[in-house]
Amino acid sequence: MSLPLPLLVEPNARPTGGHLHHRVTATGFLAAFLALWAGVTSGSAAETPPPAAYGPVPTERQLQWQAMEFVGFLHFTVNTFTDKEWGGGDEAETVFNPTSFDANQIVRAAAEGGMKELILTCKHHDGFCLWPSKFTEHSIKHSPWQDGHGDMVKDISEACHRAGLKFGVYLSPWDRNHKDYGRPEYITYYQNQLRELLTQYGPISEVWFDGANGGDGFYGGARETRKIDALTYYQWPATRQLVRDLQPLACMFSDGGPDLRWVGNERGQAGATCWATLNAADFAPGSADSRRLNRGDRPGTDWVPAECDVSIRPGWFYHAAEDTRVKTPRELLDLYYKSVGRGAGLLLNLPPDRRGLIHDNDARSLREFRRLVDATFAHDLARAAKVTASNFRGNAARFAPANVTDNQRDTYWSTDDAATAPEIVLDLGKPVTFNVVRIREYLPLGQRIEAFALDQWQGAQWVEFATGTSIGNCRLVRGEPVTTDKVRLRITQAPVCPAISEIGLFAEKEKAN
Ligand code: FUL
Ligand code: CA
Repeated sequence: MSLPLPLLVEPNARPTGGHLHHRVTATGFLAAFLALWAGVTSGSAAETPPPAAYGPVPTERQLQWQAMEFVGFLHFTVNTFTDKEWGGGDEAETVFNPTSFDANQIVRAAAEGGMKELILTCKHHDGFCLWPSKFTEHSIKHSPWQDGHGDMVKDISEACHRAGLKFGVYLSPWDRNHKDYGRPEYITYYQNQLRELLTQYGPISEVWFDGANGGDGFYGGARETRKIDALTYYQWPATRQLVRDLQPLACMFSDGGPDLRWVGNERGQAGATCWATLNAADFAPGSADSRRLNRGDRPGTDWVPAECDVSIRPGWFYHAAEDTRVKTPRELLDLYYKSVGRGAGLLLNLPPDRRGLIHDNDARSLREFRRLVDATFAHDLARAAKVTASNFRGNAARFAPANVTDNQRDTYWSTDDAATAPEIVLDLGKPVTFNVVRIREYLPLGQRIEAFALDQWQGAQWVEFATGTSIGNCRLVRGEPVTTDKVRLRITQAPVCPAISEIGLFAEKEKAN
């Protein structure tokens, strides 16, 4: 490499010392200038490679899931009609009889709430199937609904796809109806059912493996307690392979992954520190260490982000007695900040009622929640900021500070490898009032930042107004209003240089009720 070029690859070694200057010839200088200019405008990828990924990184299917952020659950089965949370497995198929089921109404309620996907309990622990499975008689084909000719999995999946939502399936491993539950034959049955769901209903974006198992059940009339070893009984490696083979883009959820992990509670809250990484080999469905799942493992061996499942009501299934206990828009908003805002995904349950519709109380609360989210995030107060940083990688445009305000997830600011504690300043040009800061890391390079601080410029000095840990897909720092014309983000702890794709400033204008 000729003399001037190191200027491009090592911006830290700026020729401030006289002797480097003296050795640069006029033509060398011109060449350097042109190369620098080309580098800044084109990104000079050849001269300045991106940073090496740190630790585990997301797969394509996980990146697609992370982009959704907010998805929905539909818990619907015989329990809706028996007023239970866990059906015993001995319910008559005839109890399942929604009077005015409308898949479009259900999907519309979800879409209006901003959900990007719906996951249907195709079979809950009671074993009753919402589709006419060839492998059991315990299904809607013996229910009065549509004279036994209906297929709710078909109706919901088609309504989702029509409305541009993705569709996922929940198939309970624990089955309190099936006579073979606890024996090897049941695993064949389970896989046969999964094959039906993965081949008959178009693209499946998520497969939800519930770890719950209470032991006792109907089990074909045996009415006994059957304990299984959650680690070995279900033959997870073979079942997972089936999903990979039939729906390669589907993310599999279970307590420990492989693609998405349980967040360790059913309150919808990720840890204040929440890594997308996990030592996944330590976990199997049903063997959860909920405190570890809540925050993840750092640095972790696998990329397994947390999905926060929570119901809009106290129960997972519809109970008329809970019509007045629907979470308020403010409560939903708080959950959003504690899940999506901590790098996780929010999976909110909307239980269809006995009519087969989303109750108006639920739909209304969800709609108002969405209005509040949109009112805040529609206007990014940092969009026009002038952005500078203490360092940017190779002085190349593709790593420039301004990449954090271009509203593109796939462009990012990064620094030279040695600059692991850099700072970036958003100059807003005039005083701006905000109370939410949104930071996103560029996920294909892994979760890189461990801790950060935010400062506001006050007259003659910087004043810190927030600190935080773990960023990942999305970190929402929400606090009291700050009015300033300059905001600074400092990376205070990181094993490698950062890769930050977005920084935004937002104002919550109204108080939700
Ligand atoms: C739990 C189940 O036992 C609940 O009924 C519900 O399906 C929830 C999402 O997972 O483990
Ligand atoms: Ca960007």
